[in-house]
Amino acid sequence: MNVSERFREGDKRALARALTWVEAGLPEGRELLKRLRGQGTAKIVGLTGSPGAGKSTLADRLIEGIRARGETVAVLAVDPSSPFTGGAILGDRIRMMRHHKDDGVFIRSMASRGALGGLAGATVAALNLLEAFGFDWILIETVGVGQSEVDIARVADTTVLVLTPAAGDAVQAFKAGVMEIADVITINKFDLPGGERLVQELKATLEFAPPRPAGWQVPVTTAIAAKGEGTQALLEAIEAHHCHMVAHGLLEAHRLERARFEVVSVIQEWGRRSVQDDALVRQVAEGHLTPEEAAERLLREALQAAH
Ligand SMILES: Nc1nc2c(ncn2[C@@H]2O[C@H](COP(=O)(O)OP(=O)(O)OP(=O)(O)O)[C@@H](O)[C@H]2O)c(=O)[nH]1
Ligand SMILES: [Mg+2]
Repeated sequence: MNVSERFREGDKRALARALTWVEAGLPEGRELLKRLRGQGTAKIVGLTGSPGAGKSTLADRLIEGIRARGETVAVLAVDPSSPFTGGAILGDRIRMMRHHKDDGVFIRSMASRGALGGLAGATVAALNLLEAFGFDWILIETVGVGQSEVDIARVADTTVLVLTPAAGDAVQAFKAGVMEIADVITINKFDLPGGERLVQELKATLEFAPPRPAGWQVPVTTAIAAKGEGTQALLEAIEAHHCHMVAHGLLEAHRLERARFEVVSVIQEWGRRSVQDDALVRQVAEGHLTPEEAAERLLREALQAAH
């Protein structure tokens, strides 16, 4: 049996192989995705927040909670290869390793920027594969420190912003623009001082935040992930958001948004790669070509190369 057939039969090794394909931007990955797209009904949850906020620890606890209900879950840890997260992949792996033998759990780190569409494109492709594989839940862990990470967080149906009482955490989230895309906020490390104050501050801030789709009120939950406290409340908040999306027909719009994101990622990556052509850029600098003419020429070349 080939990988595609084994994938359909639910072989996790075939899934792992397919993920390697999309990560490396190989045509085999694109071929497989083409046939599997649009299948699956996973609840896609993004966990984002500053480095060390406890996203992996929370993911580990969510796996527990989801499995306790007999549902299946995949975790995609996106490592933007930033200096903050050095060694984090190993940490993720060690902590979550206890779930590895569980057939209803799949854990994977994405670190490649090499794929078509860059890291963001590769992440969405991986997401599509995990969805087609038939998981009930997909958790994506991203560090919400840069634009590309915020972009990745956007592709989730429900984005959970993980904050801690640590000074500056919330300010940082505001700056990164991640506060506006948070559907649920959880304050982890509630065992540390300052938690209650942060809850009050956030609630006050949220009152003045722009209205969310169909009147969604962003809940603020608290957790001590290290001890497994607050997981249930977080799961319930995520499900409440999911129900809200279903009830108001927002899920479909979200799928569309994800596809739009994918298309834009590919175009951006084509652009990014081809603009490395210095000779052409020089012609623009010297006024022999307009930026539009150069862009048109580059995209045309990229299109030819893609076929
Ligand atoms: N005090 C306290 N520490 C916690 C809690 N949850 C997690 N930690 C610790 O915080 C550290 C970082 O946790 P991670 O789960 O790796 O955080 P992360 O957000 O995934 O980190 P990166 O992936 O590196 O961005 C670890 O040492 C955890 O044990 C908590 O509720 N309270
Ligand atoms: Mg982590």
